[in-house]
Amino acid sequence: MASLDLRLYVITDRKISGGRSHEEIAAAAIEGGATVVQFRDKELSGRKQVETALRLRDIARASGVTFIVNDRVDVALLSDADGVHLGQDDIPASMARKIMGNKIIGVSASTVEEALLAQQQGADYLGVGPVFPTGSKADAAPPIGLTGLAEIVRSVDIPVVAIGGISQENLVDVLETGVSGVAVISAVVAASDITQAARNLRAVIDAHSSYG
Ligand code: TZP
Ligand code: MG
Repeated sequence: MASLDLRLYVITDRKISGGRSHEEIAAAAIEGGATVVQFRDKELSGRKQVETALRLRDIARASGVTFIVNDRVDVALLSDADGVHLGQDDIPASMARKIMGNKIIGVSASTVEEALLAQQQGADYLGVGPVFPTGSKADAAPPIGLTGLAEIVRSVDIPVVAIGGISQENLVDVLETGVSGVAVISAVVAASDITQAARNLRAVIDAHSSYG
C-alpha cells in the first residue's frame, strides 16, 4: 500500500453538485488540494460506475491523489482504484482483503466496537462519524460529536478520517481530536467554487500544528 495522505478526503456526490459531474468535482477538488477522492454514487448502474471510476482513476492518478471507490469492491478492482471504502452493511474488511490484496481498505465506524473490529479485520483507515448532523447521508447514524470522535481516535492504532457535517467553521475542533484527516461532501461539493472551498479547508489543515 502506498503511503496514505488522508488530510483532505473529498467524496464526490452528483446530487448536491449543481449539475457538475463526478469528473468535474474530482478535478476541481484536486486542484484545491484534495489528497483523496472517493467516488460515491448509489444510483448509477454497475456498468456506469466502472466507466466513471476508470475516468476518475485517471484524473486522480495524474495528480498523485489517492482514489477510493465507495461500497463496491468489484468496481474498485476493475477500475484499478487505490482502494475501497466499506460501510457497516458492506462486505467485511476481512473478506474484502482476500480479493483486494494490498490495496487500501477503509471502513466506516460510529462506535469504538465497530472501530476495533474493523482494525482487527485489517482495515487500513477508518471513516468515523457522523461527527455532526449531516444532510448528505439519508441513513446516517446519530452524530457522535467531538467527544465520540476523540474516543475512537484514542482507541485505535490505524488512521482516522472524521466525517459528517465538517465545515470551515468546525474544522479546527475536529483536527484537535487527533484525526489524520477530514472527509467532506457538502463543504466542497456544494460550494459554487469547489477548488476554492477545498483550498480553504487545506489552508486550515496545513496550518494546524499536527500537520506542521
Ligand atoms: N457518512 C457518514 S456522514 C456522511 C457519510 C457519507 C456524509 C458526509 O457529508 P457532509 O456533507 O460532509 O456532511
Ligand atoms: Mg457503503
